[in-house]
Amino acid sequence: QKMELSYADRAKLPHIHPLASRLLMIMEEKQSNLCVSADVTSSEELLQLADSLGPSICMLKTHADILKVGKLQALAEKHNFLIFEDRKFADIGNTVKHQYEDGLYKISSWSHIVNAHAVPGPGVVKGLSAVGKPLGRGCLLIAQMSSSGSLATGEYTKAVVQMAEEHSDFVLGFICGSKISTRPEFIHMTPGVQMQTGGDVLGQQYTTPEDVLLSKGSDAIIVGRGILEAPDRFKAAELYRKSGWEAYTKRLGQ
Ligand code: BMP
Repeated sequence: QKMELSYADRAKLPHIHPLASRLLMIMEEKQSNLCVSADVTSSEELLQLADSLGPSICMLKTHADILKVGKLQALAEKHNFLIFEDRKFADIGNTVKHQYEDGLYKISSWSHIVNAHAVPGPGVVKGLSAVGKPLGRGCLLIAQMSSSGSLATGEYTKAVVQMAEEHSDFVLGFICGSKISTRPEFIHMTPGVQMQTGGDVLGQQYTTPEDVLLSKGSDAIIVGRGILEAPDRFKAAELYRKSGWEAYTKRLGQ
């Protein structure tokens, strides 16, 4: 039987992306594999969320248009979490390069991690990497999606994994539904998570933290409405954190 490496063990792997290593250490230290998806519509609310849920999370997923960047960076330092801008880059290398570095939001200057669709081919990663790598940033490739009828399956998913392997100096993992790469350096992050299975009216499909981390072998859960629509967001975040951590420790066989 193969030994499952802990987050801390993986953080020390010789060829790991420095940011992946940092994330795994945060996960271990805070006993949290919870990324909160901060899908709120005002910057004040976002900052409040980052401050109150900060201690429970390893990462905060944002949408740049509702951000007060300086203040968010300070909160990320204070509570030791990473910022993941869910920009889903999906254009030719030269275009994404400018979208990442310039534009209204200058995403590369404040977001530790961004994500990209692999649809355009490796140029999208090369373009982002040209900007992000010198800054010590990292990228998650979208290999699968949680929405029903997603086209990111089968051979496409396999091609994304290969693209990641060929650019592992910048790509540190995946957005995916289950473990799709055996390389322990890659971080698998899964959205579409709630305490109850089900979905929304626009095609989102939910699985539970236990299912994602234990059965599917992913590394971290991304939770939006499961927390944002709870009567007490802090309590809900702690519930997800504990549930995620329990499932992870079960997987390690502790
Ligand atoms: P919620 O937990 O409220 O369904 O939110 C999920 C979040 O994750 C949303 O911000 C959505 O854009 C994002 N997401 C997803 O749900 N599925 C994917 O495959 C990729 C995503 O980025």
